[in-house]
Amino acid sequence: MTAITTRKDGDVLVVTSDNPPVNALGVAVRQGLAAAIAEAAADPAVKAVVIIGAGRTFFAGADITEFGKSMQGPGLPEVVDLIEASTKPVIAAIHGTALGGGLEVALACHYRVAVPSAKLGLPEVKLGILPGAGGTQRLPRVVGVEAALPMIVSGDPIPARKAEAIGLIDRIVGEASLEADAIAYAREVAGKSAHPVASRGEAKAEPGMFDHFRQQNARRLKGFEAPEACIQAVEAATTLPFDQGMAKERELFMKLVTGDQSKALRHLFFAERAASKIDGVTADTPLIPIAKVGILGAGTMGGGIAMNFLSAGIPVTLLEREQAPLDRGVALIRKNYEATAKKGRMTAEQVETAMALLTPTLAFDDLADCDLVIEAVFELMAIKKEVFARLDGVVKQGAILASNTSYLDIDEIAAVTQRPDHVIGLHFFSPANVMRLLEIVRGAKTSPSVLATAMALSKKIRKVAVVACVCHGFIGNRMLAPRQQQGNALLLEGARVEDIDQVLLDFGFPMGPFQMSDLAGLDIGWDPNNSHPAEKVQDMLCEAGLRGQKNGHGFYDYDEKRNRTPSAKVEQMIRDFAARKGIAQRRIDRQEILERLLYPMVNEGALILEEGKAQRASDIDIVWLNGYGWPAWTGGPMFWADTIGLDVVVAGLEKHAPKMEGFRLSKLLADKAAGGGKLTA
Ligand code: T1G
Repeated sequence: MTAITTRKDGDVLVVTSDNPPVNALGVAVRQGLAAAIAEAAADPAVKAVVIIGAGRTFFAGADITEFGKSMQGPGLPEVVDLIEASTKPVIAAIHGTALGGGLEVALACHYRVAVPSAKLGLPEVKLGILPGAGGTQRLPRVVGVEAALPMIVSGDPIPARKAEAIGLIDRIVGEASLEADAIAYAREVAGKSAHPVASRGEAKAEPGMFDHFRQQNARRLKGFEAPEACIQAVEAATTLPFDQGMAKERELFMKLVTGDQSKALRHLFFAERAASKIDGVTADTPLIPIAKVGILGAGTMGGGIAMNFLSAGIPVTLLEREQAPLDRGVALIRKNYEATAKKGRMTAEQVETAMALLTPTLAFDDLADCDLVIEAVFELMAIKKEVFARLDGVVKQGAILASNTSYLDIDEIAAVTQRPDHVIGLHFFSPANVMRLLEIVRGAKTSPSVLATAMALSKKIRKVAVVACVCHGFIGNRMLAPRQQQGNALLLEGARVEDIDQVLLDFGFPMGPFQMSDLAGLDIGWDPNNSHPAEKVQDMLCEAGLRGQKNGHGFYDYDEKRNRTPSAKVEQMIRDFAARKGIAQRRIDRQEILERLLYPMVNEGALILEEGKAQRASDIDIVWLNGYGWPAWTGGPMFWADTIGLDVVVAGLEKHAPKMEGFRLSKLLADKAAGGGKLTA
């Protein structure tokens, strides 16, 4: 298949790229574009050129799969320069997404037209790099620094209408007549005596603009290297001639593309897409239509889960046992939507549309015609079984019954129904209307259709889904356990709460283990009826009446604005608790804290893999990125372990094993480390 074809439409040469699925600018496309520009130059009958994408989109950027390999010429910067140097006007005809190198090709064109639904952006920063084919130098010259800087540093695309408003698009054309309208536009401009050339423009910045932008965005950009490089490249566009600015862009690009952060972010780009591929499910696996969803439980989780479907336009029947909690649940859903509307992310009309799709009820039978029912009731197996047995008798045949359980055995739940092949776990993370991660837990008998439907539905409700098999805590919470266990052990050995948390904050987590415990509530899973003295620090604090943020005192003390301060009282309680257990106190350095918190997580992830409870190591990275805030610039726990070296991880685990009660080294991890292998390769 020829990636680039040309045809003449009168005096216009139409250059079409057909490189599915997203017209990535791979070597065949680059070579074809260069040849097409030469063809136009050599043909006196050609007065203008239109470049257009076949299929779903204009060029969606360089071919990311080529990164890290020897790149066959011509490089994209060279092709872009050939386009811009054309003496005959070149018109970019844009639909779908013009992203990265795709937008850079369009910027080198003399004119740009787009359909209303098109989007344009420079997302390179999300891959840990920056636009490397002139985007940081041309975009500010075309649309101005004020519009260009946020586009390049955020990487977020803009719609065609906004692109037109800032001068990035010359004309919005018919949604269904892009090629014809682009050709007509080409004829319109072909007669002009001169044509706009982006690189000859000038980019001006107000004094102090870049430092102000840095301050405004410091928190969001913390830890990532690429955003700062983007700012420097745009700054160069305002202080250097074009060619020198291009040299600066190239220097910054090469440094980033060979760095660990870009390798990690590119790993995550493909990891998120790989996660949707399920063993035993193919593109032909039939999907079950989900026209109506039932949710049991209108608590925090049930209400949050309901919002995902309501926001996607899917009607929800929300069941509670009593009117008061049902009313509270509905009120909380409305309150959350209204808060979103207040931030300008929803209109009042959209709030009403979503609320109109919600049917609160106390009648179990109202779930009968739902295509999917999700229970979010108390996390106790006996209750789950009772609920599923009842659902099985009420809900229509062919409907999917799902549990939102965080830990419990889906197979055991499925066994109380007559439809184990239609039972699945849909583990949402709290707050369910915010967190992107969804763990899809496949039971031994869950059918491929049910799995495929759950995965397709996850995309519809804008979740990042990962398939896990049944084990205690599935993927995320199972790996969280050793981290929390080691955090407690380190406390008892002499490390302070705030020092342990700080190690993870410095690593890039949004909060440390004890800040997280205070947020969740120290009494989760704590049974006040247990009379024996507390075994865990957290239970000891619960016994003393401390509940975390919810009552102002936990591992930390909280003021009315929830600002946290270390608690001397808790520090003493921990020292006394350790003394009663006869644990010698010692100073523990930050490296040991980091290793004992994170290496056992890598080990648990390797155990999950060797037990077949996750399909691939990159799935585990996606879980920890989207469920717990693992810093993206390290690629996730498994990619991070590969980066620092599995031999280093195993050596650390072996060193700390005597202090890690019940620790078992993963054979997969040990073998990979011994053989110089990687978990994510
Ligand atoms: N290169 C290679 N493969 C790509 C690709 C790309 N740029 N973009 C997508 N794919 C694959 C993807 O892996 C998946 O494969 C399939 O296409 C469908 O993608 C010099 C250096 C365009 C908005 O960062 O944002 O240009 O899983 O599932 O949800 O300055 O893909 O089917 O085997 O995401 O409809 C800059 C990345 C590159 C855009 C479509 N460009 N892509 O979303 O489909 S760097 C990007 C996207 C660059 C220059 C620099 C999205 C999309 P598979 P998909 P989608």
